[in-house]
Amino acid sequence: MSNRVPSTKDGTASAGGLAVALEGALRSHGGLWFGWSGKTVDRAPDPPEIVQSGNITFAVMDLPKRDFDLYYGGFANRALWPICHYRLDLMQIDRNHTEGYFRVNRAFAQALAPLLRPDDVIWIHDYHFIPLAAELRALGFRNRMGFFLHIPWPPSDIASALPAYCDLLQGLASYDVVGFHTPQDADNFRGCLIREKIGQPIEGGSYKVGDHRFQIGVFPVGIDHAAFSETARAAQQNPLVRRMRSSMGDRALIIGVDRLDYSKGIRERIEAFSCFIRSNPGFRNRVTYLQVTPKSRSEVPEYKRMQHEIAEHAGWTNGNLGEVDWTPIRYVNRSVGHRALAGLYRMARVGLVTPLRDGMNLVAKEYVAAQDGNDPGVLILSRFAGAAYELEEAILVNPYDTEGTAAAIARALNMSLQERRDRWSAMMARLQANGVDDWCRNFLNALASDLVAGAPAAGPVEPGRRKSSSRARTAPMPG
Ligand code: GDG
Repeated sequence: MSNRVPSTKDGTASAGGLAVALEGALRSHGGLWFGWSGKTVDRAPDPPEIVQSGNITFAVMDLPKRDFDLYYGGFANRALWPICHYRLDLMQIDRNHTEGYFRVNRAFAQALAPLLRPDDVIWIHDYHFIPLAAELRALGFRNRMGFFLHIPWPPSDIASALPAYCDLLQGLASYDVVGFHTPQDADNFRGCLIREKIGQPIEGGSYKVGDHRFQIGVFPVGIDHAAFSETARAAQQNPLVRRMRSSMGDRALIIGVDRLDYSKGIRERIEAFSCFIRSNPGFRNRVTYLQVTPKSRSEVPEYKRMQHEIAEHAGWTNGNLGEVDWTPIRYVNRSVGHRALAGLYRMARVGLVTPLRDGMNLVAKEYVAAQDGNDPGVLILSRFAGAAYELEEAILVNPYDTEGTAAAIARALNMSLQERRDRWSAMMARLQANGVDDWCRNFLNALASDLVAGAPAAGPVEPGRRKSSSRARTAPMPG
């Protein structure tokens, strides 16, 4: 279950590592993918639309416009997202938003209930659906339920600023497995449970709340590195990549790729690039910084404001630093195609990935996978991205430290071929050791594990009533 479900029309997952990985896991075992249709309506929504594609059943439901605004634009994106990214200053507390979030989760649980079978293993994704297991349990379902949080989980002093904090913790404690990207996020979550005296730690790192046992795990998400490497290699012939190369002359390319979001540190990055040019005048007219930033969540006012601010900042920096024959920053406020993106990563001497806070950051991994191992570029990575736990051989920076990040850019551009190769090989080995399939398998193995059997394997009190017989039974993934 995820908020957005890939297009059900042709039955294929949209591009994007996660959708492809989840689709792969579902295709090999059969299953149901449930979530929001992406559509809002002005009336009570119809029952979920169900589309069968091979052994995957896609089921999506519309949401009333007002509910969507409260649940998604309100609580999820104006309270949970900022607080999980340590931005108390941007958090908006509104009882209607909170109430809408819990109500929509109840509606999702009610719509999912008739589709569930007693032996279904349920994997729920992301911050939109924290209370979903509790809602399903309240309907009598005892299935194995796992939750994976794709964004960070903050320390208790920050998380507890949210009035619904304890309800969220109780909601998470209703799962059998709660997964995070990094040990730090898992530790923060444990700290919250301890502080609020929710449950007791038991053997094997599990927790017990009443009769229910659950496990907290660390499952860093990976990418399909082999496919990405191949796409990047082949993309050298892509027309956009070729046009970009010829427009660059012999300048070095620095690339940044982020959804437009305050957590990504784009403004701070532009500042660091500007500082780099001012303190390294020898690089004037010898580098181009390409920032690809598709718009996101434009319906949320902070995002709309930021769209203007960053565009203005990039323009202002170009005005100050540029020359008639040199535009230092190329700022693109829209999405580029998957292949072209892979080719641009490969062309870039430096991947500048400097979020102020990020659950993982797949761009960092994609940049590494896209490189030519004989002549790889250098990854500059924020210490506050989850990816920094695995990609230690990147140049790790503090994105708040403008001069430090500027110095890292200079160091990357001056790095010897041998050092670039050594760093890249170590990072690539890590990507290979933990691909996206490993992530899926590890999580589902933990969810299937008897060690964490928190609930009897009995069916729901209210039995599953799905009629369709075409969907294969969802079995635990083999080890
Ligand atoms: C959340 C968490 C966590 C971006 N621009 C274009 C484009 N992209 C693709 C990238 C990458 C994806 O979007 C972005 O993934 P990230 O992981 O970097 O960031 P979030 O969207 O914030 O994702 C994050 C992730 O969930 C997974 O758990 O890592 O921490 O915040 O795949 O390539 N793709 C194309 N054109 C673009 O212009 N084709």
